[in-house]
Amino acid sequence: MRTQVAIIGSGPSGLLLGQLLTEAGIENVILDRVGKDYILGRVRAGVLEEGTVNLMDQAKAGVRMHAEGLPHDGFSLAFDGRDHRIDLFGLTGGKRVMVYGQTELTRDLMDHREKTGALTIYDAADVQPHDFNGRHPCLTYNKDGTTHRINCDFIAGCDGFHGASRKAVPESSLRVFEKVYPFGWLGILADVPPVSHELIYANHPRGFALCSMRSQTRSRYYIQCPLDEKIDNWGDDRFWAELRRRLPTHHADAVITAPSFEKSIAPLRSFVSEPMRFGRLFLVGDAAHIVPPTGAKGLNLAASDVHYLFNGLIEHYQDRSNAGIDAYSERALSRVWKAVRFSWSMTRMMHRFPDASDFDQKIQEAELDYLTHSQAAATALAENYVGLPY
Ligand code: FAS
Ligand code: PHB
Repeated sequence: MRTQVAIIGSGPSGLLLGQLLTEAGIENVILDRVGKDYILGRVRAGVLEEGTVNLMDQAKAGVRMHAEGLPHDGFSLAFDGRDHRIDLFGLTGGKRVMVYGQTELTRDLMDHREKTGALTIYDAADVQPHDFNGRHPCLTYNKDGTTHRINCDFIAGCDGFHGASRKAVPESSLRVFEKVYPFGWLGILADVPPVSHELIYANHPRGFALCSMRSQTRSRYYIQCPLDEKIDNWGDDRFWAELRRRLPTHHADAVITAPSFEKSIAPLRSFVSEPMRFGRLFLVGDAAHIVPPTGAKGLNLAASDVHYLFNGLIEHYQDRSNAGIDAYSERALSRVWKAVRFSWSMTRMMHRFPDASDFDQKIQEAELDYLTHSQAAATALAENYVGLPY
């Protein structure tokens, strides 16, 4: 088989890139090592920046997102038993975010891709990129007992943190930056109305908590937990009681509970692998970088990577110019590092670190105090949260 762009990974990065290319008439094939249902069974992000919303529209997959997504003009920081609202819309001159689950975004892209007839090969084992520094890049994979080969012009490694694409690059060609946080997030999904119409990020002596949602009838809650925590230790009753302890009383009393239907623990890390381009192989999204979800940036960074790569490929095929693909890594990393900084700062400000000194605690309190009394500080947080320009 031959295609123009071979994409490894049918997550948000791969699907968004694949559909943008399809809309532009550039042939592409997506391969994933698992099936659709497995991908759709993963519960992840919940907040979309306007840039991500616009890319979904550009990919012609945004209809349900606009119908069912929840535009949000702000969110609250809760600490010392009180709330402080960050007015995203007012502080950023009219920008907002869209609350719409990554699972639904992925489903919309999959459904639209099927309608366009673009090819996705699921359950493709041992996908491997080859000759991406040479003139004949290709992918090989195993399926139904046969090894297959896809010749292509370019390879997009959209295969996440544990994927094959970054691993195909010699370690000597990579520079890796990493910070592992001493805690994780225990998250649940339950079909109950959200405790508030906007998100609440809570800093409490017992640990961080986040009140989010997927719709007016489905809530997503998280609490900070130790890295070695076990899901089996957390029945629903224990989770709800701990969540309530970490919220101001007026919110705790308003929490509506019901049996959860999803419960998972996510470790938190900051990770960046540089550069993001190796000849005709491009690393995209989680394949190149990971952020703690405190800033709601992971999925949105994947989207901006796709924006830069897609426009570079358009220039290559339509204008016979390689300027865009040559600039991809530098452009993407510039935005990545600003989001890594923001996600780190939000994580440092909102969580209780096991090894925090009294001094560290006072700095955290001063950061929150500064944020709630300075328009400049709140504006800086707001412009990062809604998403810095592409
Ligand atoms: P993904 O990991 O989503 O997709 C990669 C795809 O590649 C997968 O379908 C995988 O099956 C496939 N793949 C992997 N290896 C392969 C191989 N060798 N061959 C073929 N296919 C292969 N972000 C937020 O903004 N907010 C959150 O709350 C949030 N929570 C998260 C919770 C968890 C547990 C995790 C892991 C991430 C979370 N994220 C969150 C970040 C997440 O949303 C990612 O940023 C987003 O999934 C990135 O999308 P992709 O780059 O497409 O990678
Ligand atoms: C979510 O709804 O899953 C979510 C929202 C905001 C975050 C992280 C996760 O910062």
